[in-house]
Amino acid sequence: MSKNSYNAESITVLEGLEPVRKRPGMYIGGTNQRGLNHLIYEIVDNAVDEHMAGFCSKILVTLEEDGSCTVMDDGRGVPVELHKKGVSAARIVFTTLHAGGKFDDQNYKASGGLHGVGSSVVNALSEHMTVHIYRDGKVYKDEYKKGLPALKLEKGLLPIVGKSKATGTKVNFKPDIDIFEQTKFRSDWLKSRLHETCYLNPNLTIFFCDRTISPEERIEFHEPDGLKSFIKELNKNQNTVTPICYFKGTSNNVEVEVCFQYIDSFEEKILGFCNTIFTQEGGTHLVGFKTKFTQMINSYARSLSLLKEKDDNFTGPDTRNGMTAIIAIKYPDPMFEGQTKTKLASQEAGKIVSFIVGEELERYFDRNIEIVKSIISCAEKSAKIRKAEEKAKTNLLSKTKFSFDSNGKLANCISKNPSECEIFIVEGNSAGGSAKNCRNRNTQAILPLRGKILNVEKASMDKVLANAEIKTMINTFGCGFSEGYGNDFDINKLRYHKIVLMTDADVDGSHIDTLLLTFLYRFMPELIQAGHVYISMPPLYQAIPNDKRKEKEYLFNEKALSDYKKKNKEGTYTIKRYKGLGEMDPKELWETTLNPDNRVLKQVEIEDAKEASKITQMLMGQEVSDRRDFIYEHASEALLDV
Ligand code: 0R9
Repeated sequence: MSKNSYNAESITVLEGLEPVRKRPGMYIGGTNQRGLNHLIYEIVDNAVDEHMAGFCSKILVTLEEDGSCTVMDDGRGVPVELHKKGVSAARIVFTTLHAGGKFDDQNYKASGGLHGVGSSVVNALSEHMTVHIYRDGKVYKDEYKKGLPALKLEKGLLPIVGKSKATGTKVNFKPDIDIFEQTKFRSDWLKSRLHETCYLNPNLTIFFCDRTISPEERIEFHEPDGLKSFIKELNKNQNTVTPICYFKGTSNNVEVEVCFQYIDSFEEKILGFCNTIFTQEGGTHLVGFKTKFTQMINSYARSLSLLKEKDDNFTGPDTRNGMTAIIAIKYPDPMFEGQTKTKLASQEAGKIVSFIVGEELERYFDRNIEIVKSIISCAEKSAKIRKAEEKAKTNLLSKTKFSFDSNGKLANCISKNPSECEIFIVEGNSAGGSAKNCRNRNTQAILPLRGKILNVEKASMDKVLANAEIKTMINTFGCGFSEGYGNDFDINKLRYHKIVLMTDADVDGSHIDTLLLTFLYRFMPELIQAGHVYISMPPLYQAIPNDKRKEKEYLFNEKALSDYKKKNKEGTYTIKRYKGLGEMDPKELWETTLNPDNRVLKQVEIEDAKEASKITQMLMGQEVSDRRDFIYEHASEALLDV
C-alpha cells in the first residue's frame, strides 16, 4: 500500500455515539447558534483535510431549502472496503466516535483531533444524514437517523446506487431540533469561515449556495494569493505604513507561514492558525512569533543606533502596535488547551516558529532596511504613548477607586456574591429611574447611561480612559481591563456574573448596544467569552383583551404578535406598541424586563461582539462605499419609529 493511501486496518475505533447526544456541548461547544454552525465546519474540515492531503481541489457547500446542509468534495471518496470489524470503513467513520484514519506524518490532522472525527459527531446530532461516496467508478450510499444506521447492509458493504467517473464524498445532514435551540444556520458566519479557509488554502476553491434564499446563485471563494490577500482584506480602508511582508519556511516537517503589515493605528491584530483552523485563544505559535519579533526589532534598533545604550528595550506591544499579522502553521500532531480547546499547547511548535521567524525575518530585514526603520519608528511612537498612558492609568486608578454610588448614578445591589449579582446598563435616566424603583435590590444593580457612550474604535486610549461612562463601567465591574498596556484584567474580580445591556428596541437602542459591545469586545473580551454579557429583549407589544377578566399578554417579537392575532378574533383586543423602556411604569418594567421568571435575555457570543466592532469600524470609518453598501443591505431590517 502506498504511503498516502488508506489502510482499513488503521482506523482507530474508540467508542459509541451516545455520549455525543447526552453532552453535545463537550463536542461542539454548545447547542446555540455557534454550535449549530460548527456542524458544517466539522464536515467541511474533513474535506479540507482531503485537500491538504493533495487529493481535493473543490468543495461545494449548500444550505438546502429543507434546512439541511450538503457538503461535497472532489477527493478520493471515503474508503468503502470492509474494515476488519466486518463492516464498511465508511460506516465506521460516520458512526464511531474518534474513528479516523491513522496517517503518516505527510498528512496533517485538523484542529481538535483526527481526520473523520467530526463526521460521527455531526451524524449523532442530526435528525438524518445521507452519505454518497463516488469511488472506483461507482456511487455508494449510506443513511442514518440520529446517528443510527438506517440501511441494512449486505455482507457489511454499502449499497451501490449508481455509476460515476467522478470521485468524491457528499454528505447531507439536517440538525436535530431535539438537540439545538434552533436549527437555522447563520450564513454570514458560514461565508466568512469558508472565505477564511480559502485564504489559508490558496489552491482550494469553495462554492457556496444558499438555496433558502436563491436556488441558482453560487458564490465562489478562491484566493490564489493566500495570506497576502487575507492581510489586504483585514487592512482594507486603513492607511498602510509598510508593504506586506510574507515568508514561509519548513523545519522538522513543520511548515510555518507568516504575513504581516503595519497600518496607521495603535492596535495589534495577530491571528494564528494551526492546520488551517483558527486558534482563537492563540498559543505557542504566537508566543514564538512575538518573542522572536520583539528581540529582532530591539536588536536592529540598537545596531542602527535608534536605541541608545541608556534606553530601555521596546516592549513586545510597542513593537506590535499597528501590526496586522497572520501566523499559520502546519503541524502534524497538535495539542490544544484552553476554555474552547483553541489554544495551541505544543511547545515544539513555538520553538520552530521562533527559529524560522529568526532566519527569514533577518533575510527580509537585511534587504529592506527602510521597512525596519518604519517599524522602529512605529515602536518609538508607541513607547512614548505607553509611558504617557501608564501615567494616566495610575492617576485614574488611584483617584477613582470603586465606590458604590460615588457619583449618584449607580444603584448597587446588597449582595456581594458575584454569582447571584446582576447589573443592568440602562439607556436613559427615565428608564433607569423606573428600574431603580422596581428591581430586586438584593441582587440587581442599575447603572443608567446618559446618551450614547464613546465610540472606542475611533477614540485614543487617553480619551477612552477619560470618558465618564466608560470609567464608571470599568470601576463598577471591578475586574480591570485588557486593552493597551499594563493588562490588569482579572475575571475573578468581576462583581456581577450577569451584565445586561438594557436598551430600547429601536434604532437608537441598537446603536447603543453596538457601541457597548464594541467597548466590551475591545476592553474585556473575556467577559463575553465566559458568557457574562447579555442583552435584554423587552417586549415589543402588549395585547390587551377587551374582556377585562382576561389577562394582558406581553409579546416579545413579531412572531408572537402574529401568533396572537391568529389565536384571537380581530376586534376582541387592542395592541399597544412599546416605543421605549421609559414608557413602562416600574411594575411593567419589572414584569417584562427584570423579573428572572418572565424576562427574555439573549446571551452575547463573541461573534456578536466581533460583528458589532466591525460594524462600528465600518460606520465610523473613512470608506464611504462600504457604509453605503451596508445601509442599502440592511435598510429593510430597520424598524423606524413613526
Ligand atoms: C464532504 C465531506 N468530506 C469528507 O468527510 C471526507 C472524508 C474523506 C476521507 C478520505 C477522502 N475524502 C474524504 N472526504 C480519505 C480517503 C483515503 C484515505 N484517507 C482519507 C483513501 O482513499 O485512501 N476520509 C476521512 C477519514 C477516512 N477517510 C478514513 F480513512 F478514516 F476512512
